[in-house]
Amino acid sequence: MAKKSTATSSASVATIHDQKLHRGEGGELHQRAEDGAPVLTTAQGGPVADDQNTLRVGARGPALIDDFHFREKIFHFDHERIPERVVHARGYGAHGFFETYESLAAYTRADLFQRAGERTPAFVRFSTVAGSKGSADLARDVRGFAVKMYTKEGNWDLVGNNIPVFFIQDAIKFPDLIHAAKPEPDRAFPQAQTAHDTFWDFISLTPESMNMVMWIMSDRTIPRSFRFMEGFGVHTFRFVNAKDESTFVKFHWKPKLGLQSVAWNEAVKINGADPDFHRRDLWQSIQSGNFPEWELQVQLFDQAFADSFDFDILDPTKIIPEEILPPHPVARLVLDRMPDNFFAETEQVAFMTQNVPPGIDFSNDPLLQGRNFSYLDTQLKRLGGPNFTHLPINAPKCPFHTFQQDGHMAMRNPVGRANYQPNSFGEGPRESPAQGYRHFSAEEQGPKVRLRPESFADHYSQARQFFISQTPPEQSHIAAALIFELSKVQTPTIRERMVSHVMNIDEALASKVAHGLGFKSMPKPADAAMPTRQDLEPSPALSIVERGPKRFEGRKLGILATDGADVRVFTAVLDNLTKQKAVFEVIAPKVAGVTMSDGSWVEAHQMIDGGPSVLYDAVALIVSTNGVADLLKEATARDFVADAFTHCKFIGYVPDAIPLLEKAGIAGDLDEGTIELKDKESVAAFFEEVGKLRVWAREPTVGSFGG
Ligand code: HDE
Repeated sequence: MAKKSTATSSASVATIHDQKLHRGEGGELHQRAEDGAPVLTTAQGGPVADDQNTLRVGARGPALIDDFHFREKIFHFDHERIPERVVHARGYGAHGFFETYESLAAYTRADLFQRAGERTPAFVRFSTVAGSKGSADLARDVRGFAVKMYTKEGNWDLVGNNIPVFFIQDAIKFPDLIHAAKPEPDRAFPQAQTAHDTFWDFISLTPESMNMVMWIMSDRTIPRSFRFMEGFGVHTFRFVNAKDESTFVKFHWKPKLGLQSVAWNEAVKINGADPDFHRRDLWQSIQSGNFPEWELQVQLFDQAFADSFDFDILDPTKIIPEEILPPHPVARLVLDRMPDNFFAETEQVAFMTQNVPPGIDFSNDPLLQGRNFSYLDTQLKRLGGPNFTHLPINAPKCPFHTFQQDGHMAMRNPVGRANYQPNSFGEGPRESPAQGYRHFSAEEQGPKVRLRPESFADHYSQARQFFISQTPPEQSHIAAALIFELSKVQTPTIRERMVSHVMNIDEALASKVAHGLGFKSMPKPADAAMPTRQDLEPSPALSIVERGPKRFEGRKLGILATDGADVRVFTAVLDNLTKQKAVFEVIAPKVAGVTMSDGSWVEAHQMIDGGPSVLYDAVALIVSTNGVADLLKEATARDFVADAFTHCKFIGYVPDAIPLLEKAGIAGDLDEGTIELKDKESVAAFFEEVGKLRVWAREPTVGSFGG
């Protein structure tokens, strides 16, 4: 028996049936539904009558091949995915501008550096390296910091990382490094983690990675936000001026709000509570008008400095300490607009190290040279054809004229008859020796060899320098991170080999790690091509804590509130937050909100389960006697306080919150970071302190929270 068809789509179909057709100004047919919304069409522009049901023989019969709308819709959906980036798959981008402080004409003829105040549109994509597109933001990983500047002389892509050194010295090792770091091929795990055998196997067999190992085991790989991390061009580049004189240059991005990282114990919890923590942070800050800003600083040096420096300036596993060669601020980068569409912009943006305008050139860094070769290939694969430069996010914003034509998805071809040059039709663009890109004519001569320079052979001295430049809590995090990562390595010889390298870096660190891993005896130090230098001075610029903000600006306070909470304290807290240009979220037993002591209503942002304290830089407990009695029954309320304390955060609390401090087991351990909030003065005192972000002195008393 035939069943009656259901009228699931009657409302929408009726609306579309009633549509009116209008002729637009240009004479084209504009179709509008009653409610003013544009009419749904196929990709061919044909209006669609029913988007709820496929075309069938009878209500319960087979589907018909006539249904071109269904066919097109599903076909397009089936092809929505493009290959994810082989590295840096998970990323998040934003638009902004780059503004030059002063003319750098003495060093470079690049147009964007000629005039003070010159603004150049920019797009930035931040990323993790190892994880897939859907991995969590707080993986322990290097962060990509790729900047595309749409200059008047073509795009300049500064494709950097948040760490100024790299694992390897030669691009030919890159596939090995990445294979080793990615999920193991037979089992396809672990995702977005270096804590596994193959990674540490490769690393422990690659002594040149030791400086980078110190950096990745530090809190640099678990940044609090993209907004609070540095960026580095890594390689030595060249500036070239109008007289064709070259100056070596290293590029550094310095966040205006200072550096900040989370703790490893926080990172693992953040990944569960909000895997999009970094994305959300950037989104929220830009959408609320708090535009993140970095300063571009450059280290400039000549050949004489390069010759006299302790290490080879072409070696990408080395830095030039800022204390030896201070960087100069030359410009700022402000991110002030989110993309309209993630895929069209952030996913399809194609960065290429070889995109440089006249006046910026390459050094012979073998990693940079290899990258210049790689990035074009990868875009072809990922974006499917040579015309990826036609996509708006990749196209230059200055006029451009080529004789390139055709190919997949050609959006524009040269016009006219002559698509070549020279031609005698007087058509098309011509090269310009005066304005065009001139490569710096460095003298190069030598035999064809596969040889690593001896000047690249010191693998441990700068690793040691990095370690001794850290504050005690940061050093202990490096030790804890090494212990954690190596504890996930199942092959004991790999663990031992790794510790044998650490012995060449710092013996005390090595024995701490060996102890943490339960070694019965210390391994022999790894064979080193060169002995570790003990004379390199610590560089305070390498410490995150030393580069901390000392203020709460741009940070987020988590306010745990209940019905009956003291409105005077709450208002004073909000006043101080506004003064400090910081933000907050209210966390309450119910997400709707709370009734304050004066009967006023405050909306909550999170219920307790959804807003653990790991999501905030500091917390305030503004609760009432009745409210706290209810909170004592919530395990998450106890964790909120206990975690904030363990993570060395500042905790402001009203006297009524004391039972909750007791429940969290910290009432007997209150210190200078736990501050009572009673009135305006005590709230102000809390905000005097909170800019320090962490009470590091507490860490030894709560026990290590991991590196
Ligand atoms: Fe990359 N890298 N890389 N890399 N890299 C890519 O290009 C490569 C290296 C960096 O947000 C790929 O478009 C080689 C150093 C960032 O879209 C690929 C070598 C640094 C991004 C590629 C390196 C980076 C990439 C993959 C060794 C820091 C993301 C997708 C010689 C200075 C850009 C893509 C974005 C992306 C190759 C080493 C930074 C395969 C061969 C060193 C930030 O072309």
